[in-house]
Amino acid sequence: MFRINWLGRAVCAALVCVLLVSSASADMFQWTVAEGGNGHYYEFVYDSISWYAAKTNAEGMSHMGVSGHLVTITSSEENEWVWNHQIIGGDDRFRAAGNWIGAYQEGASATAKDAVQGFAPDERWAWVTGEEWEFTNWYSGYPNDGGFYNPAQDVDFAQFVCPVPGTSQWRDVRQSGGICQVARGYMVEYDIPEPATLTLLGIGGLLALRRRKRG
Ligand SMILES: [Ca+2]
Ligand SMILES: [Ca+2]
Repeated sequence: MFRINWLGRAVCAALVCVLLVSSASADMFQWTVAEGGNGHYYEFVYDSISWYAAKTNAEGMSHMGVSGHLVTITSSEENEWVWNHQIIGGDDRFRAAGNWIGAYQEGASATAKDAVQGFAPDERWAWVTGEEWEFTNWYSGYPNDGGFYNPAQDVDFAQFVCPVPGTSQWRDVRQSGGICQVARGYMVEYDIPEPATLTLLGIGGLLALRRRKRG
């Protein structure tokens, strides 16, 4: 049986496995550092489910050993990149479907209707990862807690605006229910470091191991 020593395993973990796994994935897009991105991977899922269900599904998915999460959009560049990669099998007709993003109002609940009551529609927004809430891209008039038509206090989740086609801006909606309020899909983001970073981590690990072996 083929065996690799600790050095081989470490190198594999740092480089070879990355290449093997990434080449086997379909509809997986990397926003590379070379093109000005963060090196993360993104995967669009077409599934008409609630925000909470999408969040749970995303966190149950993994790529290259890293768990996913509903996409966090922290710059206009990432917003456009994500918008343009809502693609399955080369088909980009999923863009205007009102897809979920990983934004919610802190205190929101899957069951309690008035969970965020008492706060303005634009207060207490957060990303599922805890990344800083700084960049926003609300569609004109949003967030509005449902506005005139639906003054419900459970309008605490964000999606790409729907049904306005071709708009990469966001609006706040309920986690489920209502025409166009349930998204038709969601983007999963995997915070995987660039291979260059992995290489450095791998080298650091090798040096640490070597020091420990000698010590
Ligand atoms: Ca992100
Ligand atoms: Ca709200």
